[in-house]
Amino acid sequence: MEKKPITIALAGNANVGKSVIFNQLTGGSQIIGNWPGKTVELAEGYIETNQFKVRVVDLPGIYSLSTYSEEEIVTREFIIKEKPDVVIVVLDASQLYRNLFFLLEILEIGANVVVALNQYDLLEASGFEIDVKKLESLLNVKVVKTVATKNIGLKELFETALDVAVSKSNYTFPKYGKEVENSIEKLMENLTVNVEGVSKRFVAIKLLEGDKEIEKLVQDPKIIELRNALVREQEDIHGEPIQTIIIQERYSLAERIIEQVLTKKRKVSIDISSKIDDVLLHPVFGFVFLGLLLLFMFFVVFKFGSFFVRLHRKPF
Ligand SMILES: Nc1nc2c(ncn2[C@@H]2O[C@H](COP(=O)(O)OP(=O)(O)OP(=O)(O)O)[C@@H](O)[C@H]2O)c(=O)[nH]1
Ligand SMILES: [Mg+2]
Repeated sequence: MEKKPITIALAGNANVGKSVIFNQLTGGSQIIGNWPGKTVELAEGYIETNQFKVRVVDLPGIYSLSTYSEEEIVTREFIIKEKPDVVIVVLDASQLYRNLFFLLEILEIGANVVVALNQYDLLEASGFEIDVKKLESLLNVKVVKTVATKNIGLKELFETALDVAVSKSNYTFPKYGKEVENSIEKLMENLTVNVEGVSKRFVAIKLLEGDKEIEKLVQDPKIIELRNALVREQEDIHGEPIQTIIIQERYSLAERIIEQVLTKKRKVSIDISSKIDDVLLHPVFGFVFLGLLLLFMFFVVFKFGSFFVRLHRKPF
């Protein structure tokens, strides 16, 4: 039986562990190629399972999906044109704020995403933990904790990616602030063209951000006019350029998510000492303990004191 071909792309910020995951999954055998017209290198490897022939592509590390650098263009074009069945977005769990910002952008595209919460060992070492179930429900995607360098969680990550690849569903994006959401919605309602490979939401947001590539693809003067009006309205309300407003929206959404999923682990020793503090520093019991302590000291001083006095008086 022919095996079904599946493409998995690894995307994320620089230094999050994409290449370690790639090497662990593919066993290190890779083909290095260039994206047409660009000097950026892409590593590609294959894994065969009983059912699938899986192509894994290691995309360059980037911080946003704009088109300012070759790396950003390659990642964006790869996701839009090659339409990988799944994009594994690799996050550095110990740098959640910056990493979530990028994840939100990838999610906007409408790509089929699985999140690898990598470098989880570093997060734990700093005394924190992440509520994975909560994160999954806030983002509407599957999340797997991984420690790539120790091959922890990678089997589950790969299996989850295959599951998601064959059961694609419509994605619901978490919401930004009300005013920006209204502008996005208005643009989405009035969009007449479908831009191949991306969600309407992504087109609307990129139009608001003034993305020239998307503008070229939309080519509808009415939409551009509506966009200009909406941008003016937003800039009047916020007093900032629209690009800044949208970046702030992404960061504040990332912040709201982090508040709900990231917690400091309570250490037992801290727990016990803080309980003792609670009693000793209590406004009433605190004084009772102080009294008992003074009584005890009084007792010790007089009992031992008289013992030494007697000892001193003893004739030799
Ligand atoms: N502690 C720890 N270190 C890790 C983990 N995963 C990767 N690293 C380390 O993180 C560093 C970066 O890993 P890479 O795989 O090269 O990162 P990358 O995402 O491919 O980076 P770019 O190619 O620059 O985008 C390396 O030093 C890895 O050994 C992990 O789970 N835990
Ligand atoms: Mg790499």
